[in-house]
Amino acid sequence: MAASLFANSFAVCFLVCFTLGASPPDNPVAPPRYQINLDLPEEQRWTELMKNYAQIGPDAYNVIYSYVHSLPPPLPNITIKVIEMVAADVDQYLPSPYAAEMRGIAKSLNIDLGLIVGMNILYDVTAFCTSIVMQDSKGVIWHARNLDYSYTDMLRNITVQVDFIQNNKTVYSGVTYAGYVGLLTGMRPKAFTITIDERDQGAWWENFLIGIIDRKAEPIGFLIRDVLANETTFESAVKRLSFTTTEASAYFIVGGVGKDEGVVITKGRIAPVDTWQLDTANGRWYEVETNYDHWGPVPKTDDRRDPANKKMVAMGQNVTVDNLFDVMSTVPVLNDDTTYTIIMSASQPDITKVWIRNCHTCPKT
Ligand SMILES: *[C@@H]1O[C@H](CO)[C@@H](O)[C@H](O)[C@H]1NC(C)=O
Ligand SMILES: *[C@@H]1O[C@H](CO)[C@@H](O)[C@H](O)[C@H]1NC(C)=O
Ligand SMILES: *[C@@H]1O[C@H](CO)[C@@H](O)[C@H](O)[C@H]1NC(C)=O
Ligand SMILES: *[C@@H]1O[C@H](CO)[C@@H](O)[C@H](O)[C@H]1NC(C)=O
Ligand SMILES: CC(=O)N[C@H]1CO[C@H](CO)[C@@H](O)[C@@H]1O
Repeated sequence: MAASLFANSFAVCFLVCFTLGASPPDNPVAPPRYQINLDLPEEQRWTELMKNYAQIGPDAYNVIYSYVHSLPPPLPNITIKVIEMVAADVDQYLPSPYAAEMRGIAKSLNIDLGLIVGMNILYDVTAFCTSIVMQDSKGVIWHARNLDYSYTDMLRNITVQVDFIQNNKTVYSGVTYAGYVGLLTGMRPKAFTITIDERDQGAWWENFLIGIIDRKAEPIGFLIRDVLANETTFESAVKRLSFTTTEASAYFIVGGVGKDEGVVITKGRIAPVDTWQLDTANGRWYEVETNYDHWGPVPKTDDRRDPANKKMVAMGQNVTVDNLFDVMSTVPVLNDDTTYTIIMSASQPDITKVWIRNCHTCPKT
């Protein structure tokens, strides 16, 4: 009974969502938008924003607790030890400006720094997503993504769009969760856009923890923010993302401003395993990346790639915010775990649109 109910609502949603221009199966709303002033001392940058999220302490604790205890032993104990160790000496383990920003956040919320450190370490590596980069018929590069997480209800509530301002000018922007100082989605206007999709490589989690202790590698969300802050071209962004040691493997999806400037980097811990760039002359005007190597198959239990491909072909190079939103609202590209959708284009920073997603009738990934 339950199974057939599920199958029916799935079939209905599937049909509805495959009709171009259909209304989405949820009630998407824009998250709040904030400015982070980079001219302020690092510890004070998030204080204004955090005033609206004074309640996240217990939620952060619950998310960390349930995540940590969902890991197989001995990882729960190791993870807690690592978090405590890093929190006790955060400037030693985490680079500037992240350590000081986290200290400032913990202080403004009056909560244990360990909670903020734990949140920043755990959010980094646990996202399932769909990212699409493409070139439209006019040669403009676009970039869309759905970010899928567990613990979605809490995360939907703390999703924020952030513009990082210096001298009253936006240097870079992104979408993040209040209390998380890295970026998993971001744009440097007129230069490039970046998203990261998780690449699960067996024992990655242990290596990730060891990497933090070793200080050999940056958490991925910190690397992305560093690239947005410190690189100014598509080329240099791709190079730095490709060749910075990260303890977790990942997919970096990068969009630029020039012809064929769209790429999916399949990143091993030290170097890229594969770099897959748009090639419009040969018909490859878009690329879809979910959480599997693009040259291999996707598991039958989690095929978001084929539905996304189908919708992209149906849309064609007639890319608009509405058409792309429709692609990202296709079940199961949109699923029960999707926390937000973003559409961005580095050459047209003002078209950026973000929606919090809430599809409780959609299947789980
Ligand atoms: C984890 O820590 C708890 C409490 O400190 C302890 O009882 C348990 O035996 C530890 N588990 C492992 C697998 O080390
Ligand atoms: C999310 O926010 C709504 C409205 O403020 C609140 O009712 C709900 O309990 C929150 N959910 C979680 C999981 O924090
Ligand atoms: C900052 O920029 C805004 C919009 O670009 C402008 O209206 C405002 O006057 C500027 N403020 C300062 C202090 O330059
Ligand atoms: C592009 O898409 C829009 C919206 O779906 C549609 O109205 C328009 O006719 C399309 N243009 C072309 C050239 O296909
Ligand atoms: C996020 C960020 O600003 N990262 C770095 C960019 O480069 C400057 C100068 O090297 C660093 O101080 C920042 O930490």
